[in-house]
This record gives sequence, structure tokens and C-alpha cells, in this order.
Amino acid sequence: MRNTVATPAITPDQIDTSNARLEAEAVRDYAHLGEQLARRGIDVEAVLAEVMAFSVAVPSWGLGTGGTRFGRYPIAGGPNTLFEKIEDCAVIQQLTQATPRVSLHFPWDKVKDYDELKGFAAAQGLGFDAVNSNTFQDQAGQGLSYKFGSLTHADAATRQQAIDHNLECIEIGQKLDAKALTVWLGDGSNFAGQSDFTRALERYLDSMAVVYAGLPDDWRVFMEHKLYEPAFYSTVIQDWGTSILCAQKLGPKAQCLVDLGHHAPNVNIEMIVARLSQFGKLGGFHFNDSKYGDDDLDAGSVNPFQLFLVFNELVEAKSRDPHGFDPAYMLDQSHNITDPIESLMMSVGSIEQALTRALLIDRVTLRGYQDGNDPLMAHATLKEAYDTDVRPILKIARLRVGAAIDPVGVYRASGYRAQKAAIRITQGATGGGIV
Ligand code: LRH
Ligand code: MN
Repeated sequence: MRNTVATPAITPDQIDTSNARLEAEAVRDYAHLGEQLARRGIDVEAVLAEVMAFSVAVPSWGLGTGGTRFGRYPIAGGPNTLFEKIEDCAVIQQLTQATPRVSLHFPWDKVKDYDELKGFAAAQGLGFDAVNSNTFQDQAGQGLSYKFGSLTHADAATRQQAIDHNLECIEIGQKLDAKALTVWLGDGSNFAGQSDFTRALERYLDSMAVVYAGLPDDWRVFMEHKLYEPAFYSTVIQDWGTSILCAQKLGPKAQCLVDLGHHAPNVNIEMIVARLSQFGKLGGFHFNDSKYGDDDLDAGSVNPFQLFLVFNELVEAKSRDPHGFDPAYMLDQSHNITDPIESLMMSVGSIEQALTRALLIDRVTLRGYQDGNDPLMAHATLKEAYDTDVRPILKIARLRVGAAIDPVGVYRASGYRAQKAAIRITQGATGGGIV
């Protein structure tokens, strides 16, 4: 039986010592920012409360070193088992107090005893967010191949195999108190003529209707669209339009998940967020960043202004439907050259920064300029919020929730990764693949 009474990997002392060193300056900067915001009619404490209440889920598959088809460079002390990944998630939660849930992926995260897993995670202050199915790879011993699709495969038995897997993911998720299933499909084609677009989508809807019927009453199913890869000519659920049509057809428990990296370059993702919210179909996010394709880079590391604009739409949507609007916030990144724990903590900070800036937008003034057709001042109203250095608010939020003002600083000083390198098997460099 695994030890479920977890001793925090990083001692509270280490956090307190670092915070004690940084607190005075953070408090001074916060007071100064509070004055500035008060002059703009903004109550900094109200903004702080929203930031302290914010949380985002961590993807289990993001804790190991990621890779591309050209190679993967595992780090010493990286996790080899789900339990080691949960240990690393606990460090991120301990230092940020903003990641209390882990999103699992099956069959990658299958274990013998889900009660043991749940107990182990709970002992470290962690629960589980949406579970992810996987019919984009063939597993050892799998009867029918997904080479030519899964839920949309021309062969009914292969579709049934994929349906059964999704229903199994729901069963596992229920044991872990998850409340949603995320379905991303690689199904598509590489040649014009290879696939009948309409019949493929009809098969998708038929299969998903069975998965939908398997959802418990309080569950949701998130459909994740993606423009391309692994299919390079057409993808069955290739954009938000197809996704929302399917979500509307399937029913109220079906919603759309926006992975920021799943769009063509320069697509206006914030407008997609507004559209999905307007029609009650925004189920959740996979936050990351990208410059070209589905690069799965750290959130906010390439285009922090876009992340801010996405949160502008989220804050707006919440103000329109304060009780019903409940998207699931999750990260989905691949850490090829950084320590995954550090990248995930930095990404949490970038997302908190985008949210905080969006909370500073003077929406009354903005609406005035919008309705008055004053584009320059409307944009300037947004930029005033974006150009505000909100880091003092993030630091005080962390201090007040018992997190580290400087999570990466405390993590590095702790020597956590080196400690793990001494006890964990270090995998050799491998061919490729994201996990
Ligand atoms: C597909 C995706 C999906 C996951 C996978 C790991 O690109 O974003 O969300 O299943 O990455
Ligand atoms: Mn994703």
C-alpha cells in the first residue's frame, strides 16, 4: 500500500523564508498599484479576490519531458510513473496554490487501483479534472487499428471499440470524481478523395451519441477541435464551427474545448471564445502557445496579448452569465527543453497575469467608445489594462493563499529535481513522441 500521508516535497519553511525576503517589496508595490488603480475607479482588493479564486488544471502528460517526432531529451529526475507525476503536480500546487486538479489521459494513466490513486492525490491536496480518451494511437494488444480513424472509422467494429474506450474513460473518471470527458480525435485524411467528409461526420455523430448517452447526469463532454495533425489534408473536427454544430446536435452536456494551438496562424481565437460563450457551448480550454502549428509551447510565451484578449472575452462572458458560465481551465503543453515543473508554474503565472489584466478593463468606458464608434479610444481602453504591470497583485495573491511569491525561485533553491534524480530512473533519449 503506497504511503498516502504525503510529506510536502518542499518544506513550508523554504516557502516562508523566501516570502519573508520578498514580502516587504511586494506589499509596497501592491500599495502603489492599489493607489494607481483607485484613481481609475478600480478596487484592487476586488481584483485580488478573483485572482486568488482562480485555478487551472495541470495535464498529467505535461509532467514528463515532451518531444517531437525528431527526438526527445528526458531530464534526470523526470517522472516515470503516474504517481511520480502526481508528486510533481503536488509541488506545483504547493508553490502556486492555483493547480488543485490534474487532468488524466487514458490509457497512458491507467493504474490497477483508482482508490489508491485518488487517496494518494488527495493526500497531496489534489483532485482530478476532465479525463481524456485516446483513440489516436494503437495500444499493445488492441484488436482493431485506428490507422484510418476511430469514432469515424468506416468499420463499425472499430467505431464500437473506440466508443467502448470512451465509455471506459467515463467509468474511470467517475471513480476519481472527475466531471467531464475530453474527446480529441486525430481522425481525418491525407489525400483528397480518401474520405467522404459528410459520411465521416455522420459516423462521428452516431458514435458520439452513444458516448453522450453514457455520461452521468452531472458530467459534460468536451469536443476538442484541431485544424490538422496527425491528418494533413482534412480533420473530421477541424474547427469550432464543426465542433459547435456537433455540440448543439448532441445535447446540453456537449460543449467545445478550445486548445489555443489548434488553429491556423492568425486566427482570431478570442472571437471564437466570444462566439462559443454566446451560445453556451464553451466547455473549456487547453492553454498553451504557438507560433506556427500545434507547438504546445508555454502559455503566454509567444503571444501574451492574445491570451489577454481571450481572458477579456472570458471576463465579459462571465459578467453576462455569472452563475452558468463555467469553462474548465486546463493546460496542455509539451516541455521539450525546460523542466516541466518550472514551465507549468511559469504558465500558471502567465495565465493569472492575463486574467488580472482583463479584470482591469474599464468596461463601461469601453462600451461607450464602442457604441460611439471611437476605435482608437476603445483600443486604448483595452491597452491601458494590458499595459498595467499587475505582478504586484499576483505576488500578494500568492502570499495570501500560502503559495510562494517566487515559485520558480523556491523550486530551484529546493533542489527538488536533483533529489528526484537520485531516486528516479532516468530514461535515455528516445526517438520521438510527445510523452
Ligand atoms: C492534441 C491534444 C489533445 C491531447 C493531446 C495530448 O493535439 O491537444 O488535447 O489529447 O494533445
Ligand atoms: Mn489539447
